[in-house]
Amino acid sequence: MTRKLHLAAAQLGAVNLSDSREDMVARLRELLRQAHARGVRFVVFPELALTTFFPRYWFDNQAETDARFYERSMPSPATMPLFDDARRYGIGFYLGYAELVEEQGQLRRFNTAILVSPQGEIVGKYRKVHLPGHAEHKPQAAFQHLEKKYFEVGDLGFRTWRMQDTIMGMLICNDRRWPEAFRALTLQGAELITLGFNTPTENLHYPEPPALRVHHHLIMAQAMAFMNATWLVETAKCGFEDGFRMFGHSLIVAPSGEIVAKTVSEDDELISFDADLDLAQDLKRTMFNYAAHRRPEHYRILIDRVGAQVTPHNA
Ligand code: CDV
Repeated sequence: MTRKLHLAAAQLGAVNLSDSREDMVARLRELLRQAHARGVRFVVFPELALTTFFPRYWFDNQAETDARFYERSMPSPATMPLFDDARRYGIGFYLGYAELVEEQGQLRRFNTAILVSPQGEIVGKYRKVHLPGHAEHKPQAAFQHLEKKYFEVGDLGFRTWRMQDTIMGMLICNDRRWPEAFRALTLQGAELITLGFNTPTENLHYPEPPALRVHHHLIMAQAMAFMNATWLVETAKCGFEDGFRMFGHSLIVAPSGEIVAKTVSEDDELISFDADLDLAQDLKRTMFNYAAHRRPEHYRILIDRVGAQVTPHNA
């Protein structure tokens, strides 16, 4: 019998500074309702799905920022209705949010995603490892990208979980640019990788046509899915957030590298696909049979070296 899982990407349009948690949870619940009506069983929501993409702003007062943008508990009274709906519908989901925890008297902040089972239980947690941007204020820039100020590098590593008859892994946004992250998950058997993102249409650091940014997003998704023999769902938060644009193009990619569903708007939009999970297994047994074909004795440099060093052997 084939293993099928009806997957969805639940894209969010703009979330403005004035939008409350309650507003956001209502929008997420509406997308979950649509997913249920379509027979979807697993939904991927975006990165930082409960707030605007606040790392674009410099805020001096960290205590106010903590109170405004971070979650101290999950679920919370505000987010509980989403968990209740998921349990009622029997839908599992991925949700990204800003996490604030106190550990050994220290406040710690992470860009986090959780995996919630169709029974409404949190099964897994991932804290974003690849934090882009900068920590210092750049007053001359059109906007900030302060993930290095507002978050610590995730401390949970790359992990997978068995859920809904498959092996799932989670990544967040910038992780999709790093092949190592996908390999770490598929070396643990992942056959479904889930990822939420917020990607500004404009490149903060150097001029780049918006179409080229989308091109990179698409080729990365297709290549990572194929080269790691995995289903991949990537979900955007997009549109003009208080005038700052982020692109959509949420997608579902098959292990063959084919895009099987993609959003067309920069608004709240649900796309779905009834995925045959065994397609991933077929490729894992053949072309990407790691045990038969990988050569880790030649990969030492991948963990020993961080930055590139020019080390030619003809000297
Ligand atoms: N939220 C992100 O991680 N955004 C980055 C941008 C800054 C390049 C991304 O990789 O899409």
